[in-house]
Amino acid sequence: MTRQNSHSLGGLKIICLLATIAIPLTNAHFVLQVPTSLGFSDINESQAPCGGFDITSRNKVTDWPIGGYPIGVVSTHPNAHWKIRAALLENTEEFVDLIPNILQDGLGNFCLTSVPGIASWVGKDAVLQVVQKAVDGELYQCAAIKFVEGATASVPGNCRNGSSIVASFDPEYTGPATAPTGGTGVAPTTTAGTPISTSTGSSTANRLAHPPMLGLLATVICLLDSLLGLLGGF
Ligand SMILES: [Cu+2]
Repeated sequence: MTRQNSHSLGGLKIICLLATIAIPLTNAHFVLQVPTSLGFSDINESQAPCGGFDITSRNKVTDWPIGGYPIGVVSTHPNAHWKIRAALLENTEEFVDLIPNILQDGLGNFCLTSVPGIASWVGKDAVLQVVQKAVDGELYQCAAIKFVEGATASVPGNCRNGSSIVASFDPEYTGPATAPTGGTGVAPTTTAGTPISTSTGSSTANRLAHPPMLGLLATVICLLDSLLGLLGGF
């Protein structure tokens, strides 16, 4: 009896440990890793245009070759709709799509290896805006950038795709941006230069799940466990 109790308690302890690890991660919504963002705030990420950060901040400016620069994010939402846009610092009211919107399934690391710049903006201060539309509504992250002449930049190691990531350009996109063709291009990729499968391989369960809910569920289980532990003491 005692042995069995301690055994099941061990299992719950693991769940509690996982919950503790999962909660800060799943609360993160999504984090822009490449290029360097203006900053990340979990609480303010839903605030346009830059998730609570000053759009005019120029602490770390990334030179963005017209040929393309990588965008890497970590997403804790199982599926999302992405907008990749830029605005001139002198006109931050007007964002321009760099590529058509993207539909993405799967959790974790997501990398666009080469998003082209705007040639007519070379040398001007600009701001990249990455918008994720998922279960929590629209979320925003920005980066200070400057478009420069040149071919596509190399892809850093932290811009990569998780094994479950599936992405494609939104077939219902009606905006001005066109999907680049040929070369390394911009097509969502699994590894540098390899176009990602456009098949919809993700399960329905995956689409419906929201990790913060799982984290919450685990927390409730932990609280119940503590409560039962106290009652069991009587
Ligand atoms: Cu979220």
